[in-house]
Amino acid sequence: MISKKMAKEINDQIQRELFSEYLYLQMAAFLKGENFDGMAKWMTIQAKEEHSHAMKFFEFLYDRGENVILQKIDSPKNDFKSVLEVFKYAYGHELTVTKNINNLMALAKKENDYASESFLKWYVDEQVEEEASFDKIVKILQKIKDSGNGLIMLDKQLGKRE
Ligand code: OFO
Repeated sequence: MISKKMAKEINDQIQRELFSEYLYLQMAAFLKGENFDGMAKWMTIQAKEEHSHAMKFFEFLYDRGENVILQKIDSPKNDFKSVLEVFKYAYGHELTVTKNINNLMALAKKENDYASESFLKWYVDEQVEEEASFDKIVKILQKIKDSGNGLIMLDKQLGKRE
């Protein structure tokens, strides 16, 4: 059993993870449209990861005797002007998700909900990786600036993600 408040917050987080999936899929579409197929592949894999994040919460709620109530997912931003803007926006998005996960962890601690705390630990660690991977790409893009060769090399590199 978990509290109704925790169940509500986890349902909200499922919506946010699915929104992340939607956002990254939109970014993949933009990158594909710009002929950066490697970056589009990287972002599509990222979108799939977000789906799996949502599904882990989904299963957890049932394991704890609560129901999933799916919510509306808004349209993500789609008017990107550059590859750098895409990755900067994604990095900013991940900082927000980290705050969401930290809030969930704070609630679990406040409620002495040790099972949720243990479960959420995975997400706390995952957010460190999520922030780092976007931040790294932003920093590379800032170095590359408008170099066509640099962008092509990065595209090739990111296309290796499995
Ligand atoms: Fe689910 O970590 Fe990104 O948003």
